[in-house]
Amino acid sequence: MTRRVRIVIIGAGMAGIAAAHTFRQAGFTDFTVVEKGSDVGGVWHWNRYPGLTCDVPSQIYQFGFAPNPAWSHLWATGPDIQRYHREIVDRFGLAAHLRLNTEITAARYQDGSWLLTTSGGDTMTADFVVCATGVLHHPFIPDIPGMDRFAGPVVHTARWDPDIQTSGKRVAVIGTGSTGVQVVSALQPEAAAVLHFARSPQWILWAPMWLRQPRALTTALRRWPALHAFTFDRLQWMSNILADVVTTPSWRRRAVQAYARLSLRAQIRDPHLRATLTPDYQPLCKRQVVSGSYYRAITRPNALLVSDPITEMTPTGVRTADGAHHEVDVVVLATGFHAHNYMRPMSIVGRDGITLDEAWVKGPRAYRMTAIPGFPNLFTVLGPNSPTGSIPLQYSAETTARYIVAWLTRFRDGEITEVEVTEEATEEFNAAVADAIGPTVWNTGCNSWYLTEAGTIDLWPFDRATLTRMLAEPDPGHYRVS
Ligand code: N01
Repeated sequence: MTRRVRIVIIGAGMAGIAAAHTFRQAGFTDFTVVEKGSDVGGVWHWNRYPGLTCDVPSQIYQFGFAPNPAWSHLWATGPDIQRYHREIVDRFGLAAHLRLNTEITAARYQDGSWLLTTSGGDTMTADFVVCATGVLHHPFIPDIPGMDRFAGPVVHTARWDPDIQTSGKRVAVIGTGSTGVQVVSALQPEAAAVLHFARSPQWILWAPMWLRQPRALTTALRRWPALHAFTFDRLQWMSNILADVVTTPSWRRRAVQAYARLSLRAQIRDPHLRATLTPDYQPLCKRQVVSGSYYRAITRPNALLVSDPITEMTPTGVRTADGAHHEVDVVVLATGFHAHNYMRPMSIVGRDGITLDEAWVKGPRAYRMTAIPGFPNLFTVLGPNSPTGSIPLQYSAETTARYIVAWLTRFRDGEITEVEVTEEATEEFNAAVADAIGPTVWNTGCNSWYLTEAGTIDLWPFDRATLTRMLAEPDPGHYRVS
């Protein structure tokens, strides 16, 4: 006799879509994907800033179960990726499971099931909760004195307002991560002036991100799915090279770092500007920025790099530590995210009344990215340690979802009613992570969103084979089941 399994997936971004499709394929159909936004896609729904482009090649940045032969560009634009997500949701019959515009605010484990509450006061009951709530979701708004007095619009890139006029205006862009670099490149041609406030410059690898996917390639991938599968597989395999570069000090890492230095040297001739744009840490230490247009944009007559720290905003502009006042009409905050919130600020209460905030008082922590001691029948997809910097996130999400299916199956077959990872297994995993982080490039002395408040590095420091092995099937010794 099999049992019904009621599942709630929180989040309809890439991780939620991967989980929903994987569960359905495995025969689990009693699931709801709850999404607070008005559309699927996660970051690709929330981020709509000008110039939004994925800096991972499109033929890798896609689901294994839905290879797309027809990307318009070798590096897809944000709108293209968002269309791809919508199309998958329709094509794989996931739309009927979606509940959009619905925010889960609380989840409590009681009497063997999860009771979830929405912001509208509705409740839902689930045997399993899968949190696919994303990583780079909550915008970080810096506390700049006087920001509320600025007379023009102030917009965070992750909550872009399409009504904001930037063409013909003087635009301040604050932040030099992947986002800031893309926004500056996109706004510079039309703006009256772009002032890039670069408190800490970043290394920028040059890549021709404007290239279209050749027609012949699209035709071949369409006509021969086996060729497409082979290409996808090879590209995935090649990501091992990147994993090796970031995790192991070697000539391969030094070669990529030399390329980053060359990208700067070859494109910025002015020694003063080059010095200002040179970071004081090793290339690859932060999430690597990739762009084929930024250095060109920042050397245009209407662009200005401002490296002095911002001290305040006034009604008409931005003042920096050297006393200069920069008059601007619009301020764009490309200032990143609270990258370690995961499913917070949802109030999650597990076994014996323990809250997620209590469990994570020293920072987010999970077993193999997916299970948390104290929280039975709850899993995360792209949870703590899941940002990889090298392994495609779709691969991690799909592999994690298949791992969760193993527990759903045992529940359905009546073998278990409750599953919870042990504290010991979680400790052991986190100790292995801490060891493996040691020789990584992320640990070479820079301040990045990878660092938690506790000073740990919240990334996956192993290669793809290790990820695949760790999530191949659950180790019963690592769980308490009843
Ligand atoms: O954010 P970030 P992001 N005054 O955290 C600065 C992904 N992504 O949105 O370094 C002045 O990297 C801060 O300065 P500092 C990708 O994983 C992917 O750019 O703290 N500056 C920093 O420069 C990426 O890594 C794509 O000194 C202030 C910046 O804000 C991640 O998103 C595209 C400041 C924040 O940089 C995050 O990137 C875009 C202040 N008061 C993003 N406060 C793809 O293509 C903060 N900063 C896939």
